[in-house]
Amino acid sequence: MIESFKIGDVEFKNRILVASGTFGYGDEVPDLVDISKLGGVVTKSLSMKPRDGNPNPRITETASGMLNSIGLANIGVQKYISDKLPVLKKYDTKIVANIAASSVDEYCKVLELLDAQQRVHGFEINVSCPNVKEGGLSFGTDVKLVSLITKELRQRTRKPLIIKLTPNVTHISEFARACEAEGADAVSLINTVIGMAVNIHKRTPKIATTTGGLSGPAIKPIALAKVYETVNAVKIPVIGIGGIVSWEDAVEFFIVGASMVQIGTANFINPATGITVAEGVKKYCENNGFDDVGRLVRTLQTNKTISIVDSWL
Ligand code: RRO
Repeated sequence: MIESFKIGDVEFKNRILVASGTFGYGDEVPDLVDISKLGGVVTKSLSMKPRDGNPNPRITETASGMLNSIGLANIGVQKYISDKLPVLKKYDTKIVANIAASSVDEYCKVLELLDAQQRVHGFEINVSCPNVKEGGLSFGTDVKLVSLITKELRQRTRKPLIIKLTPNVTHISEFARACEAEGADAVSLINTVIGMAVNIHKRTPKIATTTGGLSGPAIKPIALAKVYETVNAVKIPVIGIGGIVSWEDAVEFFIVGASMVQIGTANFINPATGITVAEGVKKYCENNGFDDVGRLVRTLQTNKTISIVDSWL
C-alpha cells in the first residue's frame, strides 16, 4: 500500500497533515500522539514580529463548528527558529511553516529566514486570515496580489510552496489558477468562512471583533465544493481542509480530488485525530482495491453537463 505523496522534492509519508493554528508550533505534542505517524505538521502562522492577537473573547463554539478571531497571535519568526525548531528534530515528520504578513516584503523576509532552516521542509502561505485588518483577506481576495506574492516567494525558495486560499470569494478557482501560473507547487483550501454569533442576553457579538472565522463540521460541504471547483481548474495538487473529523470525511475529500488533507478543528477535541484518519483511509483503500491512496483521488462520478460548478470553469 503506497501512502506517501510528494510535493516538489519533498516526500510526505502519508497524505494527512495537521492544519495551521490547531497544533501549535508542533513542539507541544501530547504524549499520547505519535506525530511521526502524520505526513506533516503545519505550524501556526508566523509573522516577522511577535503579535498579541485580538482582544478577548476570541473563540466561541457554535452548533457544529468553532468561531475564532485570534488575530494572528504568534511568537514571531525569530523566536520560532531559536526556541521551537530545535525541539522538532526528534520527530520524524515533515514541518511546513505557515507564514502570514501584512506586506509583500514581510512575506519575503519571513520566508527567507525560514528557508535557511534545514528543519523547515516547506511553506504554506496564509493569504486568507479573516481576522486581521492588514494582510489577510485584503490580500487573499485580490487575485493580482495573490499572483504577486506567489511570484515573489517562488523566486526565493525551492522548497514546496503551498498557497492557502480563502473561501470568502466568488470563484476560488481563479485564485488557484493565479497561484499555479506563478509557480506554486500546491494550493490548500479552505481557510475559515466568515461568520458571526450573538449573545441574546447582552445583545452583543460573542467575539470581540464581531465577526470571526468559522471552522469544523459546519464548513465541510463548503470545503468539498471549493475543492471540487479547484481540482477542475488546475493541475497542481489541491490540499483539502475543512471540517474533517473522521477517516470517512477524508475519503470524501480524496474522492472529490484532494491530493492531501489537513485536520484542523478536530485536533481541539482529539489531537490524535490525524492518526486515526490516516489508519482509516489506508484500510478503506485496502478494502476497496486501491493499492495507492493516489488511485482514490478524483474518482468522483459526476454528470458534468448538469453540474453547476462545472459551468463556471
Ligand atoms: O489567527 C487567526 O485569527 C486566524 C488565522 Br491567522 C487564519 O488563517 N484563520 C483563522 O480562522 N484565524
